[in-house]
Amino acid sequence: MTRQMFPIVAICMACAFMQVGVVRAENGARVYPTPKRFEMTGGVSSAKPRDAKVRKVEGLGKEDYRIVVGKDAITVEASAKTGGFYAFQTLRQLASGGDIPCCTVEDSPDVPLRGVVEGFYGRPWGTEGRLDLMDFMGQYKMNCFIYGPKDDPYHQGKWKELYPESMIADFRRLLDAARKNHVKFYWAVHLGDAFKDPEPAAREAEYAALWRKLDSMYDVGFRCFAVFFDDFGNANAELHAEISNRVKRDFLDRKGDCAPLIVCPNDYVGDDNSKYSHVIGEKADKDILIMWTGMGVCSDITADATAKRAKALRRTPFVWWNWPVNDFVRCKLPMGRTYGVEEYRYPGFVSNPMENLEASKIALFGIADMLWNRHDFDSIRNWHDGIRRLYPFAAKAMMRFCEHNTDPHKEPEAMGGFYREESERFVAAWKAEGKAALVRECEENAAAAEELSKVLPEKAPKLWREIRYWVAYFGAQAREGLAAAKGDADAYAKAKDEGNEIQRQQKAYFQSLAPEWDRGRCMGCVTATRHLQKAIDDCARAAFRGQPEVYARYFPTVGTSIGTVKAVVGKGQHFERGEALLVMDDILEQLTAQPGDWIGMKMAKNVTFNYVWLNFGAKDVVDAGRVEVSKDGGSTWQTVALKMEEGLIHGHVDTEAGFNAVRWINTSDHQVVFKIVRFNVDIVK
Ligand code: 14T
Repeated sequence: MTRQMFPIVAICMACAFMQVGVVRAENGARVYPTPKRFEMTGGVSSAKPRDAKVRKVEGLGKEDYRIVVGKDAITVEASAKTGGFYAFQTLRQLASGGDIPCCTVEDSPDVPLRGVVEGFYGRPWGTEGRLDLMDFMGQYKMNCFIYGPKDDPYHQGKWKELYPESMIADFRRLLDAARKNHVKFYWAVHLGDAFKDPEPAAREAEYAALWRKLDSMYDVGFRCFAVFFDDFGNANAELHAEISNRVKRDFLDRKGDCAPLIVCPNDYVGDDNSKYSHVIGEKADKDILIMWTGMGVCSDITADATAKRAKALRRTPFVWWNWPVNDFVRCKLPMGRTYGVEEYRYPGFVSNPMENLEASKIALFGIADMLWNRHDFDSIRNWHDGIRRLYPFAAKAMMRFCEHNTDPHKEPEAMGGFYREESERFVAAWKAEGKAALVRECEENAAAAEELSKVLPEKAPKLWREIRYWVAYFGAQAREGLAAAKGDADAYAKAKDEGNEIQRQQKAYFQSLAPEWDRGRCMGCVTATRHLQKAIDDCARAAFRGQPEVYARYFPTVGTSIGTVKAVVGKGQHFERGEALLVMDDILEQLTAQPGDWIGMKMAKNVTFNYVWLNFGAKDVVDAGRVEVSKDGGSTWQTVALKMEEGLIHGHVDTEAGFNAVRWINTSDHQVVFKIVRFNVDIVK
């Protein structure tokens, strides 16, 4: 074993230590991510992290390290700079409570590539945000960042164009920050829409454009590259394998100093049932890492599903975990605990976060821990400690806010998101005690919102900028709950109006920042939707049903079912705001439509919609008819072009057109027997 001093690391470590303010953790010596072996040997050391003697040793992985903290000396062993850097991160945390406790640490990561993919739709993070993230990742031993924001045109869409000088300068700063934090900074190109023309000459022209772009990024300093095919273009596995192989062989291998290629395929969901994944798995070079999001776009990551996908892909998938991303529910902030990933030897695992970077850090703190040391990962403890560590000045109030803001699930289910525990403590109390529990919860929530709005603007300005509307709404919602529980109509109306006004402001703020195409995406912030809001609404319905002026104002009817299909005619079911769904018990049963029969929804006065989702779950039903919309409540109808997939018709309709009725009509010449899995529209607020 060669043992030699490693002075550069020691110097870097000392510099890094001086730059960063001490994070005083309430829990003293706890280190995150949790080290593999950590043993207190008694007493405290007089040595400081900067006094650490670093020895280079053989036989450890590049990221592994050992630390011995004695009474008056600290020794670190590592085989490479990254191990030394990580040892220092550990020492820094140990020193955060003052003196370092005497101890020994032996540590190494589980997952080789751990980190973040900036892969969401919406406003990209920007350079300052990413620079800050590089430090966060270094601190919590994440080593892989993949740059692929859907709304960077030079990544997706206009990928052939080279970046302007200003962005190149930003990339240089980012690469520098990444290097300092031992983060591999991947640049991803999105080729979903490319290589469409099968003509050999056209193909070669595309490749030429690709080499030119990749070369320009290589010259900026990138050595890590990824290729994405998700969400756009055809699921042509042969083509995608060919492109991936050529990027590897004709570009990366020739350069000779690049990291293994990461590919996000077009079909990135599911088990081994996908033909695409078998083809790309067989054809793509074995050294290429292929991404996968689990059994759903947003889902738990089970060992069983991983093993199946691995069989299809002929390699273990690289996980792209769509948590805590909220691009499909901009109105929510998923800030709950990290759970639902089973143990598996992944080659890599990245989280796709929210466009709200600060608010994503609670999840990232959990993911970093889970990926480093799966065996000792304790989801709840991590969540509590993460909140305490990141927001020590308002930990209790933040905890309360977070436990009510976790669930990115969007109803209807098929629209994405996945169920995350929310308001768990309240749910149990509500079941046991009813109203009393609601009152208690809302009192505490109102106090927490008030405290956060006092403390955060000064102590955590970046977080505050992201979550301030949600915090305000959380307070208004609490007052709404208190008023509903008391049956106080005036106070209820006041809190409701306040909440609506906050939503209006949040929406306006969002729209002022969002790219054009994205503006319609925000419905205004909401909090605690999964359980607490439902309890509040239950109380309010019971209290105000006899007061039409309150009831109609806050529980307005948005639509009524209409049609000629038996079970719908005469039903005239009313849909209240927030539940604009045509999913009635009756029509969960089998229905029959003769030629010309139809089934639909008519909106109430001044209510319009911009999205239709109709799931029959059966292709033959979809083929037998079409969706039509009306501007005059169903007197005249026009057809509308929607996407037709297996058993499903869905898509946007013109927001400005003012449509106020929608129907599905049997246009075939035969009787159709069908079930409606789900039929809903998105109401324009
Ligand atoms: F590449 C993938 F692994 C992936 O997840 N792609 C996108 C991603 O950019 C986005 O942030 C994420 C969450 O919305 O899901 C994927 O995008 C979708 C997925 C859908 F099922 C966009 C629309 C969908 F209907």
